[in-house]
Amino acid sequence: QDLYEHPDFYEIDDLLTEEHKLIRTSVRQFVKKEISPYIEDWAQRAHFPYEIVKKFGDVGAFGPTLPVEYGCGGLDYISYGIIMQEIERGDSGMRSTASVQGSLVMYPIYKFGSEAQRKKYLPKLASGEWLGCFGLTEPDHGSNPSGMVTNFKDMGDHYLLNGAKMWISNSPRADVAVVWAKNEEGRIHGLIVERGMEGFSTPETHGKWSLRASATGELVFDNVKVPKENLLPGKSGLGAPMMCLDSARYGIAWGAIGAAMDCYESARRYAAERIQFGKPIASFQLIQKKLAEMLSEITKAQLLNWRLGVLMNEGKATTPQISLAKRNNVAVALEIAREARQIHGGMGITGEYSIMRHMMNLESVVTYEGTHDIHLLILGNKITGIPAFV
Ligand code: TGC
Ligand code: FAD
Repeated sequence: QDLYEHPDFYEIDDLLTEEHKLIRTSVRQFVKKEISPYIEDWAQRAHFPYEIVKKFGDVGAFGPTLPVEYGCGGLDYISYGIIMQEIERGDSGMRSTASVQGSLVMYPIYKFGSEAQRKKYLPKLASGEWLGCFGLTEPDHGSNPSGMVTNFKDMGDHYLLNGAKMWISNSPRADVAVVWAKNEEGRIHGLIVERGMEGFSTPETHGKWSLRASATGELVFDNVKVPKENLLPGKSGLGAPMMCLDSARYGIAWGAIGAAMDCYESARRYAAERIQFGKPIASFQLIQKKLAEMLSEITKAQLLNWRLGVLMNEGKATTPQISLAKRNNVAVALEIAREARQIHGGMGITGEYSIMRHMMNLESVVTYEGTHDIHLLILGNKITGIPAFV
């Protein structure tokens, strides 16, 4: 049974393979069974359902594009996008858990790690036995990660790591952290830090009004002795974490549209059922305008995602192309959530509908993985050849 819910206004399904559709059905069934019935309660209680990690592993949500020999899916990037879309249709915080693990933890270990590191970490991360996090942002360096002050010194038989990271998804429950830090020459490297290393702590960030079912926290390094074999040897410099962000931002471009589709579907159903002035509110032109604009933006974003997925599969997608999709799709998803909230009237602010949760979640999504304005500046740099960041 294909549980895929519309909209598919431009018959984009015709561009997908049977395998893509099968993956979509299985992840959609998973979300309906394991996430949707509980997510409102988790979000209201700011509870991260740790047991979902193993379940994500079982359904193949972690690192689906990485090779089968490491316990991963060996799938293409369209499949990855579809998985993110279907998870975020349930909740952006749940998608965060999956996209951080796949794109920001497993991807750098696969891409820049030694064979021993790949064999040690990837199968356990793919199966959900271990949870990972990615530490780039610092209290004083968010949009400008190259200014980071977290650093490590070569002590002969190990490295000594000091500093702090902030706003780190999964950190409070993570078994491993991929941490970006500068060496004595100021060059950025990736280090794998494991829970239990002395001087390493992961305090949780409380009081979020957004991504409440996702655990967010700090990473604090107080003279942490990191074994030398935990340095990622394959690439150094800011380009290494930026390559990870390319992969994660691509997944977010798909994911945000999953949230938008859920808001659109809910608004369409509500408008048909809600009677005011003796008629369904769907019969009023202003409501039809909102629904028509939602469908238009979702359809454009679906086409953008599909084409970007093809470019990703061909290894041709560029950072500015990914920025355009992440920026556009999150912004339209946020606008759709706001409009859907209006269509639901007062009911839209309650937990009976998913709208307000999506809307609050998307306020984080529009900021993390590069803010809306930073992506605009990445495009501005591409167009003019002049970086406006500094
Ligand atoms: P810039 O001078 O442009 O570049 C520095 C060096 O990096 C190289 N590079 C790349 N290499 C490969 N792929 C890419 N995409 C690359 N982007 C940059 C570049 O070639 C250069 O190399 P070299 O050898 O010449 O030195 O860097 P900049 O310091 O001016 O910064 C540019 C800027 C502002 C666009 C960038 O830093 C940026 O994107 N800032 C936003 C930060 C961000 O996105 N942080 C995300 C943190 S992780 C997160 O939010 C996870 S949320 C997860 C969830 O829960 O789902
Ligand atoms: P700032 O960089 O201080 O930006 C503040 C404002 O200034 C923004 O509007 C920004 O667009 C604007 N601004 C900054 N520079 C410029 C400029 N040059 N020109 C114009 N405007 C500018 N990070 C991780 O490393 N790992 C994670 O797992 C992770 N998870 C996150 C989860 C959540 C819930 C959140 C909220 C954030 C997460 N982040 C994570 C951090 C996220 O990537 C940063 O919040 C983001 O990059 C922005 O950094 P900042 O919050 O320090 O804002």
